[in-house]
Amino acid sequence: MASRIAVIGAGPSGLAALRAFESARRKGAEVPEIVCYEKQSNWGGLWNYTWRTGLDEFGEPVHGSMYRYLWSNGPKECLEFADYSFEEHFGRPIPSYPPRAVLHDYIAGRVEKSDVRKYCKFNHAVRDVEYDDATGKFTVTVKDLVAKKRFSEEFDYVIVANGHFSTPNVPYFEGVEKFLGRVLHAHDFRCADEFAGKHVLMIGSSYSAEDIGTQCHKYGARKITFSYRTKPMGFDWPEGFEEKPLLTKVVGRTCHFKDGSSVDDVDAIIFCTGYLNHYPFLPDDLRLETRNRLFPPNLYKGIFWEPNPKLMYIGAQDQYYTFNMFDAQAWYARDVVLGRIALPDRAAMHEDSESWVRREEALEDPYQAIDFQTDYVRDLLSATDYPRLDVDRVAELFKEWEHHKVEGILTYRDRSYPSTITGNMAPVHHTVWMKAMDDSLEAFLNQPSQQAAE
Ligand code: FAD
Ligand code: NA7
Repeated sequence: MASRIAVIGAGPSGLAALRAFESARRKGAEVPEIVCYEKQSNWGGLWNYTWRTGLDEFGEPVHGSMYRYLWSNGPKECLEFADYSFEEHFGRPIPSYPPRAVLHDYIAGRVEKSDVRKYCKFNHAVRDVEYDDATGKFTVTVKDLVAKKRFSEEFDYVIVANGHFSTPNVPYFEGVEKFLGRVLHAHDFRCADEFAGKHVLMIGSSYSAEDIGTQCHKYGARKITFSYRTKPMGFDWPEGFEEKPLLTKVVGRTCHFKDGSSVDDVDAIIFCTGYLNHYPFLPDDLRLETRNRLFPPNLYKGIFWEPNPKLMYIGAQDQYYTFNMFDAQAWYARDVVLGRIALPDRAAMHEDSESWVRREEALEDPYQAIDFQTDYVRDLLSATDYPRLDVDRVAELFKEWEHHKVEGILTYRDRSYPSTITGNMAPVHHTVWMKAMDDSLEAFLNQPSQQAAE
């Protein structure tokens, strides 16, 4: 009997796996039978927007953490698939910072083209994965949410691709339970309009704080206060923003900070405190335990669970690179499954992954972190037939993006970059980001001028 692979999740990581195997199959390889379980009713993962928060219509935890008016927070040229350019999908070059709906359309376009929907079982939530040493097989237990049926199937391999920006990390701050305003985590943030005219406190100093804070400002918030634990974001914030050290306590609507200062009249507190890598369907001996980091420990090549490498993780690390890194991982995982790449023994795998972990721990700034992930992606790409991706050029674009953010946190999305796949420059968007209030695909693509940026 042919071997079988379960893929958990049809977000960009799970879809990368489907695409990788399909690509080999079309080139004549014999590939295992694949079943992709996806708990949502469509693919695209986080890019599949939902207005819901809390529990969904089936009583399942809502996966979505994306919000209305979300525009890519990095240049699309850094995430472009090497086998499916934006130009191929949209028929022409488009600006560098698309809103969510445009990126969802792009992700879906590639997998529609390669006809992998037939491998997906939507509205199917994976509940449990067990491995039997005697048979060498995994038993995957799944709930069909529509039929309300639970069933189990056996697989030879499992690819875990359930994402890790969905289960909120929510610390406690003294007095927050008596705060006289709204308290939420970024996971439940949906619409910035709600905060027009308000003073909003964002706890955290990473992407969510930066993006939700600037977005609330764009849609009319009166004041944004950021509270950092380790270090401020340090952008040259325009009027209406300020950065404070860590929140120590909340009294009424006054928030006190570690340096003894305080702010009054806070209307809402948004916990932009990140997410937990959460794998509730995995037993202790198969479960990755990690914080959000560039190289989680015990994962050979950032993919293979060293105690049992037939269990693979895609997209489990913190991400500069996203879609094309998931592809690089999926192609590598595929080639191990197909027997094209041999894994070393467990000790050698661990030695290798530990060297990456140690290197990550010594990183000093985002530029070094970009180089680190570039080296990681390059290492994976060098072993497979994934189409050529110029990661050195991608790394340069990431570094330009970092500079552009420093030059203007409210204007960096007005920049354009060349595609590393087609070489063509992206056109400038018809409206600067601060004034582009409509985030629909139609509004974005309705580009009066198709002139390439100079
Ligand atoms: P996800 O997209 O999270 O997909 C995981 C899938 O697994 C989901 O469809 C989920 O329903 C499914 N699933 C989960 N549990 C189960 C289960 N038990 N059974 C079955 N299915 C399950 N990246 C960028 O490149 N650019 C950006 O601008 C950007 N912005 C972001 C903004 C926000 C607010 C967040 C949270 C992330 C952002 N990202 C961005 C990063 C994002 O992580 C990646 O782009 C990408 O979505 C990760 O893909 P994934 O498939 O690993 O995970
Ligand atoms: P990140 O990038 O994991 O950042 C989490 C932030 O939360 C970071 O600034 C942390 O501070 C902060 N944090 C975590 N725990 C605490 C506590 N206990 N107190 C105060 N602050 C805390 O998550 P994001 O949500 O910003 O980004 C995740 C993805 O979503 C990303 O891919 C984006 O594209 C969108 P630290 O710096 O560690 O002190």
